[in-house]
Amino acid sequence: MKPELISFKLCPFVQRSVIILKEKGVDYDINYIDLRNPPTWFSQVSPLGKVPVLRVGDEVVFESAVIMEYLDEVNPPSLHPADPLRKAQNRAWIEFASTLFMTQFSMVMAKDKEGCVQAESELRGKLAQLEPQVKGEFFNGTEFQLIDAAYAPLFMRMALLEDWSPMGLLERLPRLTKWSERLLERSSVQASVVKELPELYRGHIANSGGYGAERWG
Ligand SMILES: N[C@@H](CCC(=O)N[C@@H](CS)C(=O)NCC(=O)O)C(=O)O
Repeated sequence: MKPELISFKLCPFVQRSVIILKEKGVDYDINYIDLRNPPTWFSQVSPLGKVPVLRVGDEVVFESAVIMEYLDEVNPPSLHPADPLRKAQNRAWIEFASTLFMTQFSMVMAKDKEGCVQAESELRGKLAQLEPQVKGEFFNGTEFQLIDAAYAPLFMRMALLEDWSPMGLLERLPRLTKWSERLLERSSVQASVVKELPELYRGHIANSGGYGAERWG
């Protein structure tokens, strides 16, 4: 059955699912909605009013980490480590990635300089925590796995922000630097967003009217 992904062009959480669909070569439909003006049916399929939602026939799955797990299970071979402890740790660090997405979002959308600087410092702290966890060119070593898809959207946005206004977020973090490079050159990652993502992201920040608009907009 061909799954349908309910998406929003700017959403890093949706991007995780797209990367896995592409890594696994799954045929899928993608349905972009406008989150500021969602279609009436959206509240019926999305219990939290959020994307991503994956429709599979008459059923729906929500929450990006859960969608990734589902797609991984039904499209073997698995992109999770086989060892249960390592797998559990990967899941925990995927959750950590979600908090990084939120911190990055708070930083760019901050109303004032103080809020922006505070979020930036939180982001730097979390990146420093992440650095020693990375085992090789990918999170677990030499192979691209589920957790790599979970982090790629963060690094993609970070690279855009660095282009527009350098911050040196990955300075003195050699493992994250290498990992980010590997992720951003991967075809599934490059193909996981619409071509106009940079303009959309920059426009979104510029329209926030906050301090981020001055800094990156
Ligand atoms: N925990 C959720 C977070 C998803 C999320 O926050 N999606 C945002 C867009 S990037 C959303 O739909 N926001 C709409 C809202 O909160 O009303 C997941 O991992 O899927």
